[in-house]
Amino acid sequence: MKAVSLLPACAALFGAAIAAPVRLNADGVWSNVLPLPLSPISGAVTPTGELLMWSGNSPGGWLYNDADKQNGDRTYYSVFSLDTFLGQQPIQLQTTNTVEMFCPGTSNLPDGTILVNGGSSVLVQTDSWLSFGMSFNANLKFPYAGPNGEEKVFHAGPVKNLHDISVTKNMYSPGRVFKAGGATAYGELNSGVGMATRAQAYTITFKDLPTGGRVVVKASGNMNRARAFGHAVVLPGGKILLVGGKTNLHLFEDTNGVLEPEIYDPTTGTFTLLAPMNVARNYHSLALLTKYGNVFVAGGGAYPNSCSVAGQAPCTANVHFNGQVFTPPYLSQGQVRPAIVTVSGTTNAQYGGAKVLHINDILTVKANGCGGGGGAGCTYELLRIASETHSVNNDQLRVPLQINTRGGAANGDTMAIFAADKAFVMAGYYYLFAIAPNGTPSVAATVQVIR
Ligand SMILES: [Cu+2]
Repeated sequence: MKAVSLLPACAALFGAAIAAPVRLNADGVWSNVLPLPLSPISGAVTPTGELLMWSGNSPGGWLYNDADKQNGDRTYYSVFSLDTFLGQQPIQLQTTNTVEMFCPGTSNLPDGTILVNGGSSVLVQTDSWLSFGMSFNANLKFPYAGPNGEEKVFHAGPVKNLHDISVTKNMYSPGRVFKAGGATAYGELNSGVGMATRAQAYTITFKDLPTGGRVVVKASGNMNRARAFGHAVVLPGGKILLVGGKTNLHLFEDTNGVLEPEIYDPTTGTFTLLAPMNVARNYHSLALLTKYGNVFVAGGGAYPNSCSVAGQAPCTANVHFNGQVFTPPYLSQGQVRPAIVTVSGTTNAQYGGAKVLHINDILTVKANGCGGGGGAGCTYELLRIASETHSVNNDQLRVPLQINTRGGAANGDTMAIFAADKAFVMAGYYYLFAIAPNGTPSVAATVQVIR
């Protein structure tokens, strides 16, 4: 049921213009469950901060019978802003008749294009889809630069063995990977037999890389809820939101879904349960950080030959043509956000508003409202704009910036990427957040890092 009267409250929570939310909750706040024209199986944030979502050759997922595909391969998708979604403005359902992109591996490339290498392989440019041949890939890989500047990839799952390849889940800080939960295998489809899932979390630290060091894997406590098919989203400030998944792994079902997200604090190693969402988000769901510092959580379901239209046969309640937005505790208690006023540097012409930052450059940022929590000024972080399918997000990376000088709102603070972190900082588009001393983030500006 939609509580339309609450929408202005939601807009207040998520929009930049209105400062204070109406509903307050120390455990975070969920928006209403709002409709989407498709059940998003994959999603990506574009360099302009819009949300690109797609399913397969049906808005509900995947038709595999040749008779159903008589119109040829295609993919259903939508591009929309978070404001459009929360304001329930029309979101257009679009199709591309090139190929089908159901269940792909997806990466955000340095030039802002989004690489989809899946069942049918495609390179996405902002509003066009181009054929681009690559094979399916759903591993967790983290690129970094080797000692001579060569491009290397560290492979962190889903298998147990770790690999260092030359060529859950996220790099929450340069050289530090966090992974949590999972199961030994998928549960059987339609058999009623599920697989037990795990609560264990690990941190993986690159020690002395890229100069020929090693990788240190450390157990990092247990989540409050065992879960697989969940999502790990790195937040500005460095905490990690764990959302969705289920305690007993079984494809295409909501049964045993974990509705409570939890937040992991790497500084204390603790997990804290947060306000429950309204819809289970399991296999084929997604969760992405938005430029507002909140998290868009959507989809789930999409079994073989599932529905084309929400609510119509053979749709089931387990195919979710909707999403919900979570506002973490750092914004859900009436905090006043800092605001980035200007960012120095040249503006990328292709994606207006993005400032170009060479890996060795100094950035000057003027921000207001940095006094929250007492006079120390804001800290600043880059969080890489990312994409996700099957809970796999190769692009998440948080890069705290080193403050060089403090000029405050009038003259700006100057900052740079820490020298020790540069090997891990992939080229591409990043959110730039100013974070008040009390942990409240600004709305992000966009920065394109060039190596
Ligand atoms: Cu899939």
